[in-house]
Amino acid sequence: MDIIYSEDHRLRASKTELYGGELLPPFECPERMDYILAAIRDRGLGTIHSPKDFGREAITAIHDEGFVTFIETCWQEWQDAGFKGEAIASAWPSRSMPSTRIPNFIDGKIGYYTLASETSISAGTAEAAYTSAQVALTGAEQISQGSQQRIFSLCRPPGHHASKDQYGGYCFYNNAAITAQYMRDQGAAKIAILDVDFHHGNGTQAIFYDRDDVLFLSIHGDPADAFPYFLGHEDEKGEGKGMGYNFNYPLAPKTPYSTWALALADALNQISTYGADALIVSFGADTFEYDPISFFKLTSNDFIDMGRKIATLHLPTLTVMEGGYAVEEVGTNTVNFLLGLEGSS
Ligand code: 7XA
Ligand code: ZN
Repeated sequence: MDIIYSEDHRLRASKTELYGGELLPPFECPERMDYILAAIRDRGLGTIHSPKDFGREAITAIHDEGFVTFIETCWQEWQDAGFKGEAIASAWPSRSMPSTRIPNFIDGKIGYYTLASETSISAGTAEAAYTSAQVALTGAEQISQGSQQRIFSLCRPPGHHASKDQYGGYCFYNNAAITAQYMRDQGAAKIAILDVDFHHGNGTQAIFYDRDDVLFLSIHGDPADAFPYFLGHEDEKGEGKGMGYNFNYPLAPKTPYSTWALALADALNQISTYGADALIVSFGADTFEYDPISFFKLTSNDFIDMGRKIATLHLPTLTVMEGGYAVEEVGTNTVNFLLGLEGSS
């Protein structure tokens, strides 16, 4: 399997995450990629390629122009304001003040464009997010051209929480959504996105919620107990033309693979019925039993079976990397999934 990867992810090296009332070193750290690369090499998964540049337009095909400009300029504006720490939101439009006016001052503007406050913006964030989207797009091009049946886009930072105009949950640009739009623009009639990260892909859901050309399915920690808390319920089915094209499988704390796999079986049936031309998998290894911020109980071997089951769809498949924070095992678990998907494990 070919792998797309860029060292530019290291530009995303923020020092702080707001967690439990403390500013801690982020769980979403560059070392994650080192463990994945090591496992790819150790187990001979495939050849690693650098991304091409599809331009900013491929990103604004999904994200608002103003949002992308904000991501590009936030860090400079934050420094110009004289703030000493990394850029982090502390106030945003809420139920009691649902404003759509964008403040001028960066401390307000950052609140407008964020959905959660754990994620800091710092030097290099915008550049790394841009390259992460290009990593995803380079994989998507290979799938669209039919030159490869399976590609792994080793994206960092991840993307699935980012909506068209909000970042958060360690995500800035929605890599899976950008690639789905790209594949549609290249002529695919129907795309399915299966999100198997522990967290609900709220951004991807929101982006395609009123569309029937992109089916979205997510298996995740029940939002009653897990981030992002306010989206990802079973009764969110889509709206307008998109009604019936959104499937959520929220699962309880301590869910083992035997239960998780029942949700996967239903999701795979829905994808088969839909008749997609290609599949995008938002893959997170944070369903692992020892993930520090998640609560499912999948073992390392379960990732092999997960890959094998998804492979039974026989669809051209682009896998984009999302989360996974048990750093020393993230490589094994990710490569186990990919080997299962490839049918060689
Ligand atoms: O898939 N999304 C993630 O892995 C990041 C979730 C961020 C959770 C932050 C909770 N304090
Ligand atoms: Zn996650």
